[in-house]
Amino acid sequence: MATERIFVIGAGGQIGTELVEKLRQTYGVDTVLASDIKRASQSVKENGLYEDLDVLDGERMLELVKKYNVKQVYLLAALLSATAEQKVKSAWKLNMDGLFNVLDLAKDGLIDKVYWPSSIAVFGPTTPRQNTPQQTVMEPNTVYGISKLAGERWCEYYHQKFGVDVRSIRYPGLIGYKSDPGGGTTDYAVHIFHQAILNGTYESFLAESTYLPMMYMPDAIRATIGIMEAPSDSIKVRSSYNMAGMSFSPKELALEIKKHIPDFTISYKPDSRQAIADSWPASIDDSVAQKDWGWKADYDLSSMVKDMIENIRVGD
Ligand code: AKB
Repeated sequence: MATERIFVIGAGGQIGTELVEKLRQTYGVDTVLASDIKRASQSVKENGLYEDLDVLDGERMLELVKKYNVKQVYLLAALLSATAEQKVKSAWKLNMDGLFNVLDLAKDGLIDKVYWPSSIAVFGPTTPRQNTPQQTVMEPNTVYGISKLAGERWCEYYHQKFGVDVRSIRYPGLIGYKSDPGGGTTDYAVHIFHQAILNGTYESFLAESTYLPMMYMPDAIRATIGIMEAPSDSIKVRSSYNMAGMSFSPKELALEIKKHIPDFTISYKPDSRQAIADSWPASIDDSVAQKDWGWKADYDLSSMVKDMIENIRVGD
C-alpha cells in the first residue's frame, strides 16, 4: 500500500519549522511532506520531502495531495497580527482562501484530517481579559483576529455540514529558540532572549505591564500533534480550543532573564503593536481542552526561561 502522508503547509514559519522536525522524528522522514512559498530553513528543505507551494494555488495543492497520497494536512500559512494590519486585504485573502482550499479537499474526500491554528486574537476589547473562558464575547478588532474568528466559524460549519474532521487550537504567543517568529505582537518574547544574550539589553515594543498568554514551543508542538492524535469523538469543539501555558508581562520576563544574565537591562518604547496587545486576553482558561482531550502544559515562566537561555547559548 502507498505511504499515507502528512502535509505541512507553511513549513518555513515559526511553528512549521519545529513541527516538521517533530513529525519526521515521530512518523518517519518519508511520511511527512513539507511546503512553503519561500524562506523554509535548510533543515526543513533538505532533511525530507519538500515542495514549493503558494497556499492560494488550489490546483497545485490538489496535485501535491494526489502525488504524495496526503491524508492529513497541517495548514500553518498565515499572516500574523502586526503584518496583517499593514496588509489588510492580502492578509484576509491569504488567511481565508488558504483555509478554504484545504477544507474543500477534505469535503471532497481527498484528505481525512485537517489541523488549522486559531489564536487568542479571536478575542477583543470586550472579552473578559482574565482567565478568558472557552465561550465568551468575541469582538476582535484586528484583521488577523477577524480572519481567525471567521476561520473558526468555517471550520465548525465544514464539520457540521460536511463531516470534515478539522481540529484547532487558539495559540497564545509562542516562544522557541529553533525558529524566529514573524509579524506577530507576541514576538518580543522571543527577540528579548537573543538581544539579552547578544547585547545585554532590549528595547520592548510593548509596555512593561502588558500581560499576555504565552506558551513554550515544546508544549505547543505536543498540543498540536496531541489534538490530531486524539480520538475523533473526544474533540467536541470544532471551532477551536483555548490553550494556556503561562502569562507574563515584559517586566516579569525581564526579571526572570536577569536571574541568568544579571547585567541585563530593558527599556520600553511601545509602538502600534501595543493597541493590539491591549485588545487581547491577559490569561486563558483552557479547562475545556484539559477535559476533552487531556491537554496540560508542562512549562512555566522559570523553566521556559532557563531552557531558552541554555539552548540559545549552546547554539551561539
Ligand atoms: C501574533 O502575535 O500575532 C501571534 C498570535 C498570538 O497569534 N503570535
